[in-house]
Amino acid sequence: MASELKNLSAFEGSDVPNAADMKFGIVWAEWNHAITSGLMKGAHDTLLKHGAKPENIVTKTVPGAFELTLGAQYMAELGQVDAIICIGCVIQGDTKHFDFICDAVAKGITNLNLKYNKPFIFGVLTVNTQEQAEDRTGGKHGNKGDEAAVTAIKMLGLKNSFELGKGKIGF
Ligand code: DLZ
Repeated sequence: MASELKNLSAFEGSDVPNAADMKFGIVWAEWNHAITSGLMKGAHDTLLKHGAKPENIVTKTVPGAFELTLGAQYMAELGQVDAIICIGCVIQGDTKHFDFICDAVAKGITNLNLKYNKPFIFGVLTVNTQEQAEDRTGGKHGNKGDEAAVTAIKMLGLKNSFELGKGKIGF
């Protein structure tokens, strides 16, 4: 079980709905590829671990984190996935790029959640150093790609619970 819910990588099956009937997209940024490929693999493996079928997971790349929003929207427009995991890694540099990219992608992904009424998961590292990124890609802080996948499954579980209730919230 995760330590104080700061790390979802270790969530075990009983905490997470079965994903066998769920369809996922993963849109991931090529910028900082060594990191984002590790996050993507973590997310993909975690979806499989929780029962998702390989044929129900589609992956696409975009150049950088800034493009995640539109890439995810292109995928959502096809209407074939239930949730989309957006993966990127923005590392602080000498200029203000960091702030603009982080702000844009956070707002963009938030808007997609509401526009499509589907989970779009913010699997984007926003870190000061390469070391911080590595710590979160299979290092001492787990793999945030795993956590993004668990979040996608849990949000679909939540959505499904409301749909099964058909107007009843469960009082
Ligand atoms: C330009 C840029 C910079 C400086 N840093 C990053 C980064 O750390 N992580 C990332 O994913 N992308 C970065 N980019 C690229 C932008 O996301 C975007 O691809 C370009 O500004 C073109 O729109």
